[in-house]
Amino acid sequence: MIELYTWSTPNGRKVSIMLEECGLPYNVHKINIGTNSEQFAPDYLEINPNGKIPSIVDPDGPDGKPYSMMESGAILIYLAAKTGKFLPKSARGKYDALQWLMFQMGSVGPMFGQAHHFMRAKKDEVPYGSERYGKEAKRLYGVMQRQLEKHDFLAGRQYTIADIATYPWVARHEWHRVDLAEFPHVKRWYDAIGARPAVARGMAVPQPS
Ligand SMILES: N[C@@H](CCC(=O)N[C@@H](CS)C(=O)NCC(=O)O)C(=O)O
Repeated sequence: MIELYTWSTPNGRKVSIMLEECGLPYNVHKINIGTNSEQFAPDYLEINPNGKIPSIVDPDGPDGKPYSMMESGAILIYLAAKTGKFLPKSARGKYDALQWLMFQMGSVGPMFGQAHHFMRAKKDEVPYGSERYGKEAKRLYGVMQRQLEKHDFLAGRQYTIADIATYPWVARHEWHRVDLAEFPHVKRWYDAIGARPAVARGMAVPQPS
C-alpha cells in the first residue's frame, strides 16, 4: 500500500488522481499546511525535506525496499514507470509528455499559485501582484488553447501525466479569474478529463474530516 501525504490543493490532487487512474491502493495522510507546522514536523521533513505536500512512501520501491519521494512531477513519472501507464512508450511520445509536464511544473503551477496568493490569500489585495500573475496565467491559457486546438490532449493523442498534472490547476480557474469560455479548446479538454471517474475520485482527496 502506498502512503500518500497530501492536502486539498492542486499539487496534492495530481498524485491522488494518478493513484486512482493506475488503480494503486493507497492510504491518505492529511498534512494540514494551513497550520504552518504539520509540513515542518521533523518526522515529515524526513519524507519531504522541502516541507511541502505531496509526498509518497512506496513500501515496494525500485529496489524492493521502501522509497520516499517529494515533488509531484517526479512522483507522477515514478508512478508511470512503476505501472507502465500514462507515459507513452515511444521516445517522441514520452518526451512530448515530459515537455508538457515540465510546462505545468515550471509555469502553470508556480504562476497560478502566485495569482492565487495575490488575488485571494492576502487580506488586502496587492494590485501589482494580481495584475502581473493574472496576466501571466491568461498567457499560459493561450499556450494551452493553441496546443489543444491541434490535439486532444496536451501531449498529443494520448491522455498522459501532463494532463493529470495540469487538470487540478485548471480546476481552480475561478481563483485566478479566468473564464474558460474565452478558451474553448481548454474547456473541451477540461470537461473531457473531468468526466473520468478516476479524476473525480482523485479530486475528492483528502476527504473532509
Ligand atoms: N514543486 C512542488 C510544490 C509543492 C507545493 O508548493 N505544495 C504546497 C501546496 S500546493 C505546499 O505544501 N505549501 C505549504 C507551504 O509552502 O508551507 C511539487 O510540485 O510537489
